[in-house]
Amino acid sequence: EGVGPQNYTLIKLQVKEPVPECLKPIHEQGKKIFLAPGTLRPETMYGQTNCWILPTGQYGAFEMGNGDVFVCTERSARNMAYQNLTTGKGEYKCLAKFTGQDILGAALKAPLAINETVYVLPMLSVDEEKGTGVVTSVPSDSPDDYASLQDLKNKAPFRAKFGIKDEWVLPFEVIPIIDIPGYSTTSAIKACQENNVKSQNDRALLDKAKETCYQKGFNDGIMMVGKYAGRKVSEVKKIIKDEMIAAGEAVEYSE
Ligand code: A2H
Repeated sequence: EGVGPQNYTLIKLQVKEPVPECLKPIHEQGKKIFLAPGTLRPETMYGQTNCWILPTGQYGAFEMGNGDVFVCTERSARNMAYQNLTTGKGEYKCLAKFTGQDILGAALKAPLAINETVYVLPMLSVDEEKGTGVVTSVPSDSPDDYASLQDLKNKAPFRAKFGIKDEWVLPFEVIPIIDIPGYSTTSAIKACQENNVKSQNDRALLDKAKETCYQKGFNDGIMMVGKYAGRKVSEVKKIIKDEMIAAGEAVEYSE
């Protein structure tokens, strides 16, 4: 938002078996398929509990230059074509088109995540015109993610409406990954409580909570897990991002 480019890290969440129907032909060709959420907080990937898509959103599976297949919006694939990510400059090959609904419940392997498997779930505030239209969920440090996960956990009719199985949601607890001394080890829960956030629809309250978490997380946060436990977020954020990129688990993307 605002002026100037936004630089995201796209995290590669690999689709596991059983692969959704709409991705099967691609999977059967032996290609690796990834959901590719854009994040500004690569250091939080330890705490991933699920991955958000917009159920009514239009998505595609796009071939990258190295043979990987990314699930994202066509708009973002077009941008990737000018960032040396696809098969050629200005060129992006679409292998399948589908809506978000078609991939709900897909099982994913997420880099750095303490959870071995995370599932694709619906979030109604996903913006198709931002990033890749895919968002990885870290409810410990993102108020939007926390409020949306709570909505799914607390509202059985909401799960039923989208055909969400209990086992994709209920076993997933918020994982403390960043300590903000004097504030919380789960800043999103604290900020949602302070701002009286009741659901994912409380847009203005969520924006205040989000700002608090983002500022405090960067300025005061201390990693509690992983290789850099005990180090300041501000010191290790870029290192963690660069290591994921070097390991082939993430790429840079801007818009
Ligand atoms: B962030 P900005 Cl832990 N629709 O990643 C809605 N939200 C989107 C999106 C889209 N199309 N694409 C990305 N995002 C989210 C982690 C995180 C994020 C944490 C804390 C705060 C936070 C885990 N979710 O963002 O509008 C993604 O969520 C708070 C700013 O481009 C991405 O980073 O500034 C962030 O919004 C990008 O927001």
